[in-house]
Amino acid sequence: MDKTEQKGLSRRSLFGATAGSVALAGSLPGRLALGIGGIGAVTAATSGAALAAGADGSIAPGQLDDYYGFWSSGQAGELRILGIPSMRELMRVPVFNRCSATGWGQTNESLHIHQRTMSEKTKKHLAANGKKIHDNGDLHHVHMSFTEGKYDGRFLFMNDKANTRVARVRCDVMKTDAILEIPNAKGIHGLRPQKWPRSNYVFCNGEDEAPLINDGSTMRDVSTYVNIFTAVDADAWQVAWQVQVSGNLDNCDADYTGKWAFSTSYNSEMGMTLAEMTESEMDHVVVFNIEEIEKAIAAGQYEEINGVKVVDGRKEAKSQFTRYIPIANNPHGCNMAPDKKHLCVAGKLSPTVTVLDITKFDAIFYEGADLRSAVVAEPEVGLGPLHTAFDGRGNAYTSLFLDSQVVKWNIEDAIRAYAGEKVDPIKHKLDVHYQPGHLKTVMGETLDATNDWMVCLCKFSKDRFLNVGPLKAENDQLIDISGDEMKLVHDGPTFAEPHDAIAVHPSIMSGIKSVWERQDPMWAETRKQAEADGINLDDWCETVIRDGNKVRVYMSSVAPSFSLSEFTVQEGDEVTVIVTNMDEIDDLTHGFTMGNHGVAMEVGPQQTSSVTFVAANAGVYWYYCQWFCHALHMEMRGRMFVEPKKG
Ligand code: K7E
Ligand code: CUA
Ligand code: CA
Repeated sequence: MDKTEQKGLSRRSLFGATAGSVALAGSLPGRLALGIGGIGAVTAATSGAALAAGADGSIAPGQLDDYYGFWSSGQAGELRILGIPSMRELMRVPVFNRCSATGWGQTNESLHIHQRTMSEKTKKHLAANGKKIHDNGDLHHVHMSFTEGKYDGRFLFMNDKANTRVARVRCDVMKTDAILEIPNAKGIHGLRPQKWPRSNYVFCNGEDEAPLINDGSTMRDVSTYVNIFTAVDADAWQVAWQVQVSGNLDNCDADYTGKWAFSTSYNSEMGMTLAEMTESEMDHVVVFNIEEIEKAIAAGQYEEINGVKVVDGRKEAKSQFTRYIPIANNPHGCNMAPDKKHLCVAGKLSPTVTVLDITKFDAIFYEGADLRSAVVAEPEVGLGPLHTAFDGRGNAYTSLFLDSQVVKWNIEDAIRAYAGEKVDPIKHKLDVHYQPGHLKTVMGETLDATNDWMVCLCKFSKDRFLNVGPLKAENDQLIDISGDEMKLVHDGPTFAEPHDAIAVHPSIMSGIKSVWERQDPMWAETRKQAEADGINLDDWCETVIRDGNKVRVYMSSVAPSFSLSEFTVQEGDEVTVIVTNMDEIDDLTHGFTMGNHGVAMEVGPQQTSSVTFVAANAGVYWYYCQWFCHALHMEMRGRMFVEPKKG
């Protein structure tokens, strides 16, 4: 099966849009012979080849993958880009983590993005611990921005459960461009962009309960604990509004009309221990009425708490903002089907998936309505159902954590069975290895759901790979879903801990760049400082500016040298090094590492990056380019002289 043809795109046009220049390692002699400028013209030798992936998902050397895969990384805090179906890891994008290679979390540009929305309270926490930013995160869910129910290639959005943040990654350069600390909520877990009419909001679930005024005065009084659902304005990157809810919030999704958002809750009990959290027979899924919430916000019917507009959607408030549909105890996944109609809530402790018809949601907002009247199916699928993915043929695929299986079932058949017809909705069960969490079909969370591949993110790999010690890889498995039966085709070891992934067709990623634009907002602050110093960053720079005990060192780079081969500062100076990479060629990234100072950063083609450190001890220190850029890359270095303090 040619997977690109069904999208109405030829393999050829695909390559035309995405083929990059040849990899650096293989091109070095050529680069030397041609001079650097010649290399950009050489494109991958694969252009025009009409090869699809092998039946086992393999991609031949030099061939491009059929899809981009965007992977979360859990407690590693970064975003990863994999090729599907080869499962080759293509890139890592630091988001909430500190990155040694790129300087993310250390460059002034990244610190600015980290600190822009940081609360005073967080600044105090950090300062008390000798830090400027959190250097960890727990990134579970990554989703792309939508326009009319389809991915639009603008942004990727993701959560940080560890430090209650959300982040946005720009799809043109694949860099984090905004981080937001969410006030009032605790532990952002489920995250989903609005699907219709476009992603005006990113919906964020607060998982952990705490007093709204969390100052220690009522911390042992659970009756003062609340949970918060947040809508982030995806363009302005600030909180639009919040809803106070009953019970905690786990996973969420949004529908294809823009009217509803939904969140599962595993702790409607408001329990503080495992026993308490699993006590009830039923928990619930919360249905949020976006229109009603927006109306109240516009009419000023909200409370302002910590600078955010909050409405009360708790059960006891009996508002029109929310409804709580009872679901068997401790549900988890919450997935809207591409049929625009059915929401699938995975049972976790219950062996069922509850199917809700969202066209029946208006009715449950009438007083006295039967809240379960929107349930149209509840197939028994197996033990430990966690998440559900969809194809374009009306089938659902649910991960079974305890059974270590994926179950394929048909939504319409499940509805008929629930109505009493004699039909088995279960179509196939496949063993996976082992204990799967999320699973995703290609674009299955959009109206473009395809029928070719599914990735299943298994939490354990046990015996599947060579033993690497007590800490084992996880196992992201590739499954062919094109036939009646699912077929396991590939094992993909991954490091901690991808929770979720999406797959995106390259045609959606046509805005991706290979070279930065000089006026990029990423270094706007740095540009402002340069202007104040009388420096034009677009020109060749080799200037050292002293401003009290602050020293700003402006330099340019062109392979294989920095414009400054030395500069001098005084012991105790606060030194800022600003490097602009003047090279304009694909894949020609330089770096700047200051020896023995714990300082390193990436400087991509046409990018400006800056980093600030204190030169604490007198002596000579070499700086060098840490990104292999040229045959004379080793020679791309210089000296910082730190003069002893006088007197
Ligand atoms: Cu791991 Cu999406 Cu955080 Cu389920 S969640 S597995
Ligand atoms: Cu520049 Cu290595
Ligand atoms: Ca529960």
